[in-house]
Amino acid sequence: MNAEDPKYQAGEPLPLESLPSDVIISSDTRRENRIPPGQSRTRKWPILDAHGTPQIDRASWKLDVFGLVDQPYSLSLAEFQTLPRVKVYADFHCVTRWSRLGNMWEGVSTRTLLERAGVKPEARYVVCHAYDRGWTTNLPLADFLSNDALLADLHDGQPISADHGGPVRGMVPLLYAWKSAKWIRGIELSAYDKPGYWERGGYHNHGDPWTEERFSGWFS
Ligand SMILES: Nc1nc2c(c(=O)[nH]1)N[C@H]1C(S)=C(S)[C@@H](COP(=O)(O)O)O[C@H]1N2
Ligand SMILES: [Mo]
Repeated sequence: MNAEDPKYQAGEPLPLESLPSDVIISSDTRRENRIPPGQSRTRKWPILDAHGTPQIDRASWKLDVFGLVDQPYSLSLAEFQTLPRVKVYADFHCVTRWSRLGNMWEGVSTRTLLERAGVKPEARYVVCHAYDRGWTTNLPLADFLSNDALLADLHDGQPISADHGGPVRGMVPLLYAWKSAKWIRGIELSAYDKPGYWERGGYHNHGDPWTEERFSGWFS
């Protein structure tokens, strides 16, 4: 802890054995070396986004789950907060080469959210839609349904601040951080892939940090 920056990490990440037994441990945190190639650890929590922090009124916040589902639905923030919750311990890797280790996220698992909608068998991709000018990111359904993926409203026990994507952000720890939508407002199921904001801008379509899927195209 640090008076000016409460998110500063002074020591080493917590030993996994010390985590409560109900915590889902992201598999990458079990690696002997938790820092992917070309990355380095930051002890801070940088703020990074394309368009700045949007104004979100908590009373009118909603999340839509739509596209190739049996039962599309919308949730208010109060409804979101009544769903069964999970805690996930995970690392976080931005393609600009910082990694923040040992984050404790809490919220609703993507599996819970999609089970409620009933995913149609043709659905193979997800598009996460966000409040910042319709920003999107795309990913395979299988990655979105990884056991450590969630929509989080708490980080290290505190509400996620607006700058970091609150009131609710996506978190898909096994991929680079741009696949984790801040200010998420919709989850769309699709049969085909629809490259999102950074993906259209030249970032890799998939984004595995361990094989450095940073950029796409001939220039990478
Ligand atoms: N809606 C939205 N989500 C986003 C982004 C964005 O521009 N808009 N940027 C992504 C990128 S590149 C990173 S590194 C992380 C940063 O999250 P942080 O600001 O909480 O560190 O958010 C990701 N999610
Ligand atoms: Mo990023």
